[in-house]
Amino acid sequence: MSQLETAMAIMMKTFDTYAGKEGKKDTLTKGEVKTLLEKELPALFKAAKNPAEMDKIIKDLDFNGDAEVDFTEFVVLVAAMTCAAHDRPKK
Ligand SMILES: [Ca+2]
Repeated sequence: MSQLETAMAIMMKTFDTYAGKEGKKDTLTKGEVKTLLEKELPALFKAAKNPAEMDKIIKDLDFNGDAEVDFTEFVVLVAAMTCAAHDRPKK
């Protein structure tokens, strides 16, 4: 596999690993989102100083308003964070 294909496979595997912990297997519950952010996106997790802020991040992620984060919604988050990192001025 190419590097990009590997990166895509890792994204799919990461989502599936956390989504399979509780509730529906193909969506992330609020608890699963929290665990995923804490383990996989610690910088974003630390940026949320209190539970209310974390709730807002999760609410913003849930575009279709079904109280779960599906794979599309997860990919949008990763893409947004990738863009933010890419746009950051190089040292
Ligand atoms: Ca959703």
